[in-house]
Amino acid sequence: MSEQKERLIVTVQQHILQQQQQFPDAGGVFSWLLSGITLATKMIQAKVRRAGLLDILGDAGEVNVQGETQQKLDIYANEAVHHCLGIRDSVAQLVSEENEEPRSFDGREDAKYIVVFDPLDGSSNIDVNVSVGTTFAVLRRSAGAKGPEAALQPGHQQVAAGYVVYGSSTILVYTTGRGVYGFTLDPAVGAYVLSHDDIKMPPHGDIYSVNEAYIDDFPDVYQRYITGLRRGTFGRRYKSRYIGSMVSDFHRTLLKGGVFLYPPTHSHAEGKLRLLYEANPMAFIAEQAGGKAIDGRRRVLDVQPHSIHQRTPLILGSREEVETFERLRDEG
Ligand code: P6P
Repeated sequence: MSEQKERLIVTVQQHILQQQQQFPDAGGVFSWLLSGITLATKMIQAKVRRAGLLDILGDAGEVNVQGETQQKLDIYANEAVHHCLGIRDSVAQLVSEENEEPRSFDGREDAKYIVVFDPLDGSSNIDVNVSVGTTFAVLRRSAGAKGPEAALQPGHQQVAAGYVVYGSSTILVYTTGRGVYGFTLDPAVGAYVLSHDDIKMPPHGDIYSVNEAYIDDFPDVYQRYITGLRRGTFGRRYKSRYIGSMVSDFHRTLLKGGVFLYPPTHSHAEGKLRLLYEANPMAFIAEQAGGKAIDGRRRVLDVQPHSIHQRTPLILGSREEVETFERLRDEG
């Protein structure tokens, strides 16, 4: 008998059920909700994988709430998430990057959860075959909370968060506050299989990730930080990688360490990334993996949102690289 160790196949559904035990009050509701997200991402990846063959490349001629030209895949992805989660009666409200207002569901007074999501992040890269992703976070709904205020919760109240990166393979990464786990979609069986058990971000890295074309727009401390990384003045040599798709840049940072940042610019004084469904889910995952995530001044997860589509500056990654920024900032 070969000594080859029998690899235990753990699907994301099995893993969610194991995690489920920490939500005794949920009684399977929580895992049923998360299965809606995994189903939607399987539908999305099937389209992303065939984007060049189906008539869903290019823009749909619409502009979304962010003022960004909507790609046809954006619209499909948004509809897929709305459909798969909308039929879960534990969902009280859905907040999407693609929709100005939250979607609430009549007759669901007992529904416990709110899901905030970006159905297809990085969609401007679709036509050039660069990885894109879906991001999501799950919040508890306070009793009787309605309207946009219900979702205006600081990130440390997230019950779960995750993303799917549609890259060379389709990988789902999520946390429920008990560590970070990655699952690779096995197309042969159509199941997400555990491939990254208990992910830990390296304490430091050798990659920094920022759109350096805007460096003259960044506030001074960011310019000094990026210049220091590039010149190796913080005691380590770095290389630069920037895909322009946050989920992909984050996923690499999670696995290899280093830092990803989107500072304030003249055109985006509060940064470009959205707090609720981009920065907060990534910050939750980064911290659960041993990294850090700040908005330049404070922990991202402590920020009290004032609107569902608000933006935030973001610096996240390995503890050492983020703390280097904080030291530079505090030196004045
Ligand atoms: P820029 C994609 O449109 C996105 O929202 C993020 O995925 C990405 O990190 C960022 O914008 C890229 O923005 O200004 O560098 O092109």
